[in-house]
Amino acid sequence: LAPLQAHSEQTYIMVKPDGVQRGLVGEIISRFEKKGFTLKGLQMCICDKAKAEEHYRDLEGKPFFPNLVDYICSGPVVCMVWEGTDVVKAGRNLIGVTNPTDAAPGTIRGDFGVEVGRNLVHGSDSVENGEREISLWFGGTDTVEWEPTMTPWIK
Ligand code: FUP
Repeated sequence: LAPLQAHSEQTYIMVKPDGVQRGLVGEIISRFEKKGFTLKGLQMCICDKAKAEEHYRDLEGKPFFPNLVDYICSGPVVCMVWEGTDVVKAGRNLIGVTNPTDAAPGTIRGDFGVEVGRNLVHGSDSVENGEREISLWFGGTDTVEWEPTMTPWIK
């Protein structure tokens, strides 16, 4: 076989409060697993205002910014680090475009969302922002180093 054209990178994916409360955590994790990505970090928290403002600092000044911060802080979120080839771009393709009304069926937002201010899930928009978001949410210490192996777990 020709060698894989793999160039692995990481992205920060977060199930937002509506995704958690609507019971979509498993569905969202499953889509990333089935695509072939590897889960490297997973934790749940209730975000405080300062962290939400830092996470979305590029959007400060937008008219929807205060509502966005309130939304992210309104309940528990599930924070994840996913790793794999082109996972930043591919992850955003799995999620779909920002407004769920415009998101294609088959994407997470396209299948489950109806409103831009309740769009279920976040995904980093660049490798650099992914690194920034992973260090913001995971502090660099809570991710796990492992690789899927060929261990025959079942026969
Ligand atoms: P995305 O990268 O798809 O999450 O989109 P953005 O970074 O542009 O926006 C971040 C969040 O702001 C969105 F997930 C939802 C919210 N938003 C609004 O509420 N209204 C808008 O018009 C645009 C974004």
